[in-house]
Amino acid sequence: MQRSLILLKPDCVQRRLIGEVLSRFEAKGLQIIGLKMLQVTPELSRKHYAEHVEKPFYQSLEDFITSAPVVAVALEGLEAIGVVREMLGATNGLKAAPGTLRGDFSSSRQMNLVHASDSEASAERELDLYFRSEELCDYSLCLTGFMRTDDE
Ligand code: FUP
Repeated sequence: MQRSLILLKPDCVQRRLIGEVLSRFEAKGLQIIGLKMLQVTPELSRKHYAEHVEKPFYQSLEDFITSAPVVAVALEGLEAIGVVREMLGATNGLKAAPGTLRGDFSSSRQMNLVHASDSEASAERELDLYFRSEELCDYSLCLTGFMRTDDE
């Protein structure tokens, strides 16, 4: 079982695609264990995108991610980190395969709707940035028995 931090970015919120994106994760069988809307500050942006802070595109990325609220989602599921990244598609919406979230809804490299953790180490770090441990809910879904077998 893995956990991943997902951000529905300002373009997703402004384009009123929150429900569409969340429903894809739910339909896939991923479990929402944390959910909140917040405004990313420049300070949080620098922590979130620490690996990009020195890059030429960083200021534009910060301006974008702080331009409107985002929705932070903590997802749990089998191989959740890889599964969600596959559901997002390539970073650039123009290159993302049809059927993926970015492939279906984005035509931009920056306004690509959704962020998702890319490894267990980033998931741990990013979940810590957006959620306190008591904000993550540990509960069972009654449908789980119809989504996968016990030994999967
Ligand atoms: P991803 O892991 O798919 O979110 O992509 P990256 O970590 O490579 O990039 C982080 C964010 O920077 C992406 F959402 C896109 C954005 N970006 C730009 O805005 N301009 C660039 O030139 C490259 C990336």
